[in-house]
Amino acid sequence: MHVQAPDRETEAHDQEEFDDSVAKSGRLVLGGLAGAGIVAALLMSIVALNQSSERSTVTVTSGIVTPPAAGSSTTAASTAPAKTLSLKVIGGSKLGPDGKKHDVFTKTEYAVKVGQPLLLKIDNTDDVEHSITSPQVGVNIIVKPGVHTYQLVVKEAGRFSWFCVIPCDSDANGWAMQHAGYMSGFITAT
Ligand SMILES: [Cu+2]
Repeated sequence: MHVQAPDRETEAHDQEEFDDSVAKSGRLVLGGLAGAGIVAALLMSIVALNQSSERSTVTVTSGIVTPPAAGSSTTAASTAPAKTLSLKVIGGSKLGPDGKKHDVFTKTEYAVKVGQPLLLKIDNTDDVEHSITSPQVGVNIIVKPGVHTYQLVVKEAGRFSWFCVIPCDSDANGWAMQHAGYMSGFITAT
């Protein structure tokens, strides 16, 4: 009895250790799977984002605002006509805190009603494209040189930052692209 007791304890201890390691490796596998799930979810959201920006690019890059589709004409008729905001894109024009002149959108704060289009009549006086891009809300308006009208629609309430994704402000290493009031700003949807 006295001899066997410690043996059983050892066995029990070994069994505990075994259970522990199984549990640990189980967790490890589960952790790995969760990691893979996160990666898959990320990939899917990137794909979704790409698809949504492609969709909005198709709608807005024509520069022509098309009337709503037949199915939605009843609702469109009952809402107020879309507001138009006029602004310009001017290269190397606004003095920054660094003493350099930067590329700008002359208005960078856009107030919209959720789901209602705001028309942006933009005179891009620069000879290259710029953009109003807010991945969070699927907005990607490519602003071509010249005067064109684009449609900004945001489907959820909030304050969202946007920025120009087309490399610009090259005299200042793209500084304007990350600074609100230059090639970046905010969309406020209420
Ligand atoms: Cu730009």
